[in-house]
Amino acid sequence: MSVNIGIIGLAKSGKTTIFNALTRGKLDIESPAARVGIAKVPEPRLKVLASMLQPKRVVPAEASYTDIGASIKGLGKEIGISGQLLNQLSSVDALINIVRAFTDESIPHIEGSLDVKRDIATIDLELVFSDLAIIERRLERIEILLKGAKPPERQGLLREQERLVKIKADLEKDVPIREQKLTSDEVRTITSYQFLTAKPILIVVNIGEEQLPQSADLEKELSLHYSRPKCRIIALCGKLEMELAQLNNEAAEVFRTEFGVAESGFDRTIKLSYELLGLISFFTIASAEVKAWPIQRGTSAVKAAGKIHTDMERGFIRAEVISYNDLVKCGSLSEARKKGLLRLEGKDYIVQDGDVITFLFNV
Ligand SMILES: Nc1nc2c(ncn2[C@@H]2O[C@H](COP(=O)(O)OP(=O)(O)OP(=O)(O)O)[C@@H](O)[C@H]2O)c(=O)[nH]1
Ligand SMILES: [Mg+2]
Repeated sequence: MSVNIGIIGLAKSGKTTIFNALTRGKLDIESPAARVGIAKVPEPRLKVLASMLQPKRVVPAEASYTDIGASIKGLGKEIGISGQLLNQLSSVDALINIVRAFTDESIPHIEGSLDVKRDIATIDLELVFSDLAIIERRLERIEILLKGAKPPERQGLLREQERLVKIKADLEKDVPIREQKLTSDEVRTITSYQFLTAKPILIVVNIGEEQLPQSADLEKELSLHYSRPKCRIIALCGKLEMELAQLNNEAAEVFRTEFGVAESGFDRTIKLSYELLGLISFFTIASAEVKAWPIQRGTSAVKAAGKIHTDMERGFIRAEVISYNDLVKCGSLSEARKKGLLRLEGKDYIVQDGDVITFLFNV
């Protein structure tokens, strides 16, 4: 299963525009419902491998993006974000907050004026409210459960209560869970709540075309404030990105150069959301197919095999591994084999970014 990233933001900030750019979709921007689209993860190394090995198929990794149609502003106030919306948000692995910076007289800003920092704070606060509402409900429930609980159960409830009270106190000081210092044990026990402020977040500042020349400076300035644990910020022009996404790569490149946009905003958004999630890529070359696979950094070879097929995990014998750089230097797997650069690794080998792997297994 690929990762799922939820696109949120204030009304008319450019969520659907950027969703379309990422998924090369043509969603009607007026459509209110949440929509899901797939983005192919840009991976330049895949291109190099393909030109070297001439496979029949090249399969990039995919990420799915959900355009959360409704604005989440205000929904968190008293009762927490409404049920269906909260379910949708809770299930994503990471969030992208689209913040409006483009000027357009014909599209009134819902707050009456442009203010990037205010809008970032507004969304942060909504997420905090939502988590606080969940914690308060759970704490009430724990109180009730404690009344009839037997000793072992009681202990578990008390521990949970203690943790939630601690997290709540920090949330009340506007510290999102992703910035709170929690032990890995604490993190494990709260995972099931799917707290919104625990999710990695990428802030995308949606600038107008006329601001493109200043985008690098703007990004640098904002990064000073917002580069925090599991939080990154970038500036891009959603409208331009959406238009470029409809073109073929060569044509898009020509326009990019014209606008002085060095790297595609589309590429950067996907790459950064990947990084925030702690994902790396490994590659497989088999049956005329070169394929990129996303995995969590720190994943063992046997678990990586399981991403491809459960049989491969169950019947795992060994992994034949070569780094991308070594393979490119050799020019082919057979040449690498001759040079002794293919390593045999066992179950517990930690897969590295760019590893090219052949799994040996029996079924
Ligand atoms: N000038 C300019 N207009 C933009 C840009 N990005 C989006 N827009 C326009 O802003 C309006 C809102 O964009 P959407 O993508 O629909 O924004 P949204 O956040 O999905 O809006 P809602 O779903 O209604 O909350 C549209 O008319 C877009 O064409 C941009 O970078 N520059
Ligand atoms: Mg929209």
